[in-house]
Order: sequence, then C-alpha cells, then structure tokens
Amino acid sequence: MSTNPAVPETGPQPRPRPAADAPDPSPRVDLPAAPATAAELARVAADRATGQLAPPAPVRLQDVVPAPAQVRPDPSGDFTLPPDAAIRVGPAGRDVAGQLADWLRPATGYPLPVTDHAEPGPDAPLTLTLSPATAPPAPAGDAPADGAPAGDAGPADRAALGDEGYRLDVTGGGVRITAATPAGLFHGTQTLRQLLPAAIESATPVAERWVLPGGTIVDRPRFAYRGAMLDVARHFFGVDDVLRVVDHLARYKLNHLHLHLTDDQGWRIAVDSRPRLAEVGGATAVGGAPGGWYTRDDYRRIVAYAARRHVTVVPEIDLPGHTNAALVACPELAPGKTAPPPYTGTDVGFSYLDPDDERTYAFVADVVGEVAALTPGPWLHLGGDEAFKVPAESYRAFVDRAQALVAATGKTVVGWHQIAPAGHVDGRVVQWWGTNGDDPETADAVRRGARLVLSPGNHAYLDMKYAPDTPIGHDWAGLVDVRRAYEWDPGAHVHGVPAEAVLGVEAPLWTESVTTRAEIEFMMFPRLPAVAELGWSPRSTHDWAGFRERLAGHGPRWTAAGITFHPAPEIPWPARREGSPAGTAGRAPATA
Ligand code: TNX
Repeated sequence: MSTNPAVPETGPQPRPRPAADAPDPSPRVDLPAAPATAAELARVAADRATGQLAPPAPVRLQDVVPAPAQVRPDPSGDFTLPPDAAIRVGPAGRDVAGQLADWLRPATGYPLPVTDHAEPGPDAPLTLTLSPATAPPAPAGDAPADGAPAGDAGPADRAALGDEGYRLDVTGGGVRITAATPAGLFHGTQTLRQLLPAAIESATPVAERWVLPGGTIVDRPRFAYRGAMLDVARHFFGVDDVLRVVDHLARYKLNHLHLHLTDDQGWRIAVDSRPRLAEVGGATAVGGAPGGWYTRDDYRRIVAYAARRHVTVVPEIDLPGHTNAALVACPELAPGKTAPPPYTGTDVGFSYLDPDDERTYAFVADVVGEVAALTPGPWLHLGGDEAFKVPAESYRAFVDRAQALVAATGKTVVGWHQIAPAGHVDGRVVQWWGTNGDDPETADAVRRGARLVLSPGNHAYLDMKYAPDTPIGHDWAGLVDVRRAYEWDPGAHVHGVPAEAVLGVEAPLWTESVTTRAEIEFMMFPRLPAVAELGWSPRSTHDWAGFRERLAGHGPRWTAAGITFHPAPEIPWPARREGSPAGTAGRAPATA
C-alpha cells in the first residue's frame, strides 16, 4: 500500500508503544496465523470470532455501549418478554416502534404488534412515550449531572433529556421508554435491544428467555455531532453497503454519516448539469477495481434510510485538491486545460482545480448547488485537504469563494482543518485530523468562530491498522488498536480549543485498501463503538477497564448479526463453551 499523505503540518509520527499497564494481549484461544490476502479476511475473521465466543452471561443494565449517563439497576425488576407482547406508542413515535418490532421479530418469532396509546386495550409491556413539549435545546459540551441517581420520570427529568436523550425503565411489569423527540426514543430502543440476550441479533427464531435486566437508565449525549465517514471514492460501495453502515452507526447512537463522494480515483454522485462527472469521472477506482456512482435516486434513498434512523448524511465534495477524476471529466478546469489520465493509484496531493479560472467557480456553484438541493441535512463538506500544489494565498482565496458558494445554498460549511486559515463564515465547522493536538491555525479559526469536529488520525482513523499484521489499512498515523481508539478526550484534545467549541467526533474510514463490506466491518468493529462512546458518554464514565469488559459482550451480538469484526486481543471476548454456537445462549436455534 503506497499511500502516504505525508502530513506536512505535523511531520512523521512515532509508532505508539503499548502502554505499560496494557492488559495481557495474549488471546484466550490459539488463533490461526494472519490471513495472507485481504480476500481471506472475512472468512478468517468470522472463523476466529466464532471460535472465540461463548454464550454470553445475562446482560446487565450497566453493560450498554456507549455508556449511559445514569444507570440504576434493580435486580428485582427483571422483565421477561412474553410471546404476546405488544408495543404501545403514540402517532409521532410509531415509526420508531415499527423499527423496534422489526429488530425483535426475527429472533423471538413473536408477532409484536404496534398499537396506539389511544386505542383501548390492556397495558402493553413495551411502551414508548413522547413528550415533545418538554424538549430543551441540544446540549453543547459535557452533559450535566452524570452519575446522579435516576428518580421518577417527572417533567423535570424529561426536560433534562434534550434533543436526543431518553429514559428507560424496566420493571416486572414491562419496559417504558420516554423521550422528548423521536430521535431520543430511537436511541432508547437501541439501548433496549442491547439489554436483550445476544441471540436477539439472530435472523431466525431462537429458543431463548428474552429477559431484560430491571432498573432505570437516564441518558443523553455529551456531543451533538457523532459520526463516521465512509470513503466511497477510492473504492465504490453500492447503496446496500452504505445502508448497512448506517445501521452500524445507529446501533451505537452515532448520528452523522459523512460520505466522501469525490476524489482522484472516482466521482461518485450524479450532477445533472455536468453528467460527465459521474459517467466519465465515476468509471474508475483504486487498482482498476470497478467504478460506480450514485444516481440522484440512489443518494435520496441513502439519505431517507439514514433519516429514519436519525442519522444525518454529510456529503463531501473534495476541493480544490483530490480532483483528478473531475479533471478527467472536465479538462477545462485543469491548470493546463488538458485532461490528465485517469488515476487508480493511492498517492495524494497532486491534482487541483485551476484557482485562476472563473469556470472553476461556476463548476463549484453548480455542484454544491445540486448536492445541497438533494441533501436535507444542514451540512456540506467541501474537503480542502492536501492541495499541496496550490500556493497558500491562492488556496485561501479559493476556500473563501467556495465557502461563500456553500453558504449561498443555505448549508453550513464543513472542511478538513486545512481550511482553517480562510475567513470565517457563519457556523463553519473545521474537521481536525492531525496527530499531535497542537495546531495554532485550527485554534485560531476556533477563536474566530469555527466549531470543531475531532478525527485525530492516530485515534479515530478507522483505516489505520490495528497491529503490524493487520492485512489491510495504513500506518502513517501509527497503529490504532481498540485502546488507542478509546483513550483520548475530544473535549480537551487540541491545544487552545475549549470543550464548548467542540461539536463532536467522527471516525473516518478511507478505503484505498478496503474493498468489500466485510473489510469495512473488520476495520469498523470494534473501534467504531469506542469512538461512539467518546461522542455520547459523559467523561465521568470513561474507563478503559470497564469499556473492554462491556465491549466483550458485543462480540456474540456481532456474530449473531453476521457482522465481521477484528477479534482484538485486548478485549476479553467470552471463551466459547464446548458445543455451544456463539450468540444462541447455548441452545440450538429453533427452525423458522
Ligand atoms: C489522508 S485525512 C487523507 C486521505 C487519505 C488518508 C489515508 C485527509 C483529509 N486526507 O486522502 O485517504 O489520509 O489515511
């Protein structure tokens, strides 16, 4: 893999050494040697996972990932889901209830009808309640009052839930989720799902007692922006793969999917005013892999699917660098006015739009105008990274104009932190991907009004290898094992940037070496939940020892759900009991 973005601002970073107090890294079972090729990855990872995992212990209320703000277990309140359970909900929460039923039906085999609060009938054991009138504005920075005991679900509690919070009560009589918004209800249902035995992830009915641990959780996020990025430009991933990634985000209460739609190797979104961008620029990918692009309807489908799961799509059109595919399609934008050859390698920093040609700005206006019109979310990411060949003055002038064109569409500008020196526009968000936390230009942009999304390369980059023998991925920012993905604080990471200026976190997955759905999952799991916890959970819950124990219980869930993951040696995955298939609590799956 030849990619080395060189990171000129920070210089080469030393490889991290394992911390002295790191747990014993030796796995509990003998693992086969690392796979020789990326193509073997999925099969080997699945075999390893299945070989390692045991039927899980009953779930405890405090096992949820990301860690909830407040947890009060009540062992006398355990609840077993009966086969005739119904889900009761008001009209505004009905879509969330329908999704909950869809998750629970396959493994339980129960019908789980969704009924209206207003309809007569006995109390349903699963109740979702919305009280929108009590919703205060979204929090910025740390959530207050973590660790406090959970009291009654009175109006004051509901007011504290915010835009995305929820309260979940499990008693002998049933489960009630209360929230001020459908997003809060949705996050609460994801918690409910995690409180059921791992076999709930099975696609076919399983003989199981569907017990939930008793008690109360009151929960809300630390940061408003919690995301992951998928690079669909280096390798193209079809709509179904992207939808599956949305599901992964939603499980862990991440609420933004950043799509890196354009790069040197491919242009992945149809632009009606310039059809050659997708038709010509979308034909290629790294290493001669098949190209592809999203039609407007494909993109709308992704956006709608994500919206239903309370995930906002953030489209990125990377400018003015990373534009070789655009230049192949539109040679008039190239500095020399001739089309470059298509690029299928993995170097960066060589291509750029001609900043001195007015046609460049007409192009930017057309593209961001169309992408903005297709995108319901508030953000538009204009890239800005690694335009090494554009002199600093021209670069800054280009970004100023591009930011204004984005603002004119009504969207809020997001850009990689190289855009920091450009002028401030209202609401501007800078995405920091450095590796040493020391970046005066970014701190200055924040002083001038920018907010920060943190994606430190040496902690949050999902394309970094876990270990030297990880068969795919990079190591220019060091190795990122699960502990490294978890052990940092987004609120105090960049010098001179106060926690109040931090909008949130994002874990980017660049795909120079990632070619399949299984490989996406292998790089995401288990690091995605680590970053999700940094974005959601109050800092006071941060605890590596506890996190690795909680995370371990998710291995059987992923196995039951068919999700490929890296069986990281620093996680104490449950050891497999002889003859017990993972994820089925020791019982053979019943037939459908
Ligand atoms: C740097 S991070 C890049 C990408 C590469 C990535 C590989 C950033 C804004 N630019 O173009 O794909 O490194 O890790």
